Amino acid sequence: MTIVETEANTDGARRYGSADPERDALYADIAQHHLQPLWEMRGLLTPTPRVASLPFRWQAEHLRELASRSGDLVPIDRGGDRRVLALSNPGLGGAPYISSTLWAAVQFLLPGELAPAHRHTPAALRFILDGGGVYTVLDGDPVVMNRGDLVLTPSWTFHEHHNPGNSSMMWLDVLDLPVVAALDAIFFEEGRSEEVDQSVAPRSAAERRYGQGAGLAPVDAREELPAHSPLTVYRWAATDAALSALAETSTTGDVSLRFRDPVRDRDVMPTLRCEMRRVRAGVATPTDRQTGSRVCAVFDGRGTVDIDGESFTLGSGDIFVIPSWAQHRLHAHTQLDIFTTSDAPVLEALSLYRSATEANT
Ligand code: GTQ
Ligand code: FE2
Repeated sequence: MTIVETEANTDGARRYGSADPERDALYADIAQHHLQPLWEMRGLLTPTPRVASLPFRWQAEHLRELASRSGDLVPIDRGGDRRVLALSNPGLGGAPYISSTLWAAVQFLLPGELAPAHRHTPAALRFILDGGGVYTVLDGDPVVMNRGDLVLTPSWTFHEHHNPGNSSMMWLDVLDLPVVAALDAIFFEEGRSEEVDQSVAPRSAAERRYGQGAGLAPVDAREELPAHSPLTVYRWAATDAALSALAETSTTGDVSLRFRDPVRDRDVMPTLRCEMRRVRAGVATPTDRQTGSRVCAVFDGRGTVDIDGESFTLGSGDIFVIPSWAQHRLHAHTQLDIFTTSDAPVLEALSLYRSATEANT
């Protein structure tokens, strides 16, 4: 496609050019009226997705060091609100997004610090790779976060993070922010932070109500259900026990669990799917691909991941991104536990989800 620089370009109109003077004049007038000729466009309807995001892996060591230095140098206050380093995909031209649809970041909170209350339409989740003791207040319900826990911050719920302990804490945040931004549906407002309560219960109200265990739900649940899972935290002890039990039954040594709404047949939030995978030492998984992007965090273990022909070593605390339709495969050197979140519920809701698996020889 040839684009000719003309005055039309200065007000944002794209001007197509032609070697034929009459056509070229037509294209100039077309641009003047903020129109564009489809017949000159290339790369609009591609046979398979044309994906800007690149496969990439961020190493734990660098994330920890840079987050901790930010802790030394950058205070948290209104305006800043969060000490957060966004993982920026090198294929997205400097956008603070890990993929075209997902925001991922590490957040760092020093002892005694408070990240003040607010809410926003993008939905968020936290996965705790290390440490613990920080609690998040979700619409008034304090939720303590510890290693391996998954904590939801659904769309439009107030949240604030407190660190009442003696050690700093870092965790992974993932938000559907680019999706909500693309839909021009971002709203944000500040809230009133609650007083620091040193006696936060080990179990949130949500857990006491909806986290009783597999197959058990309160009978009056239907009256009050929100658009997201009413269980807003999934504890590592339960996840680990379920993975171990599932692995005992597996012939492949590659098992995955999906985090689910405990009372309805759905993902934890309307836009985000969460899964935990355990691959036995020595196992290489089949090669998979699917539409939609994935953020993966190595909870424990060592191995490698191949994504569209590129190989990355993996260690505990590393975070990597699998762009839409990229082929990916894991090799576990030790037992490998990997947390994954994706935009799959969005693609499924729109009938755009596709997947393919190739067994390896
Ligand atoms: O913890 O509230 O990584 O609002 C990005 C935006 C975290 C949060 C992020 C946020 C938060
Ligand atoms: Fe937030």
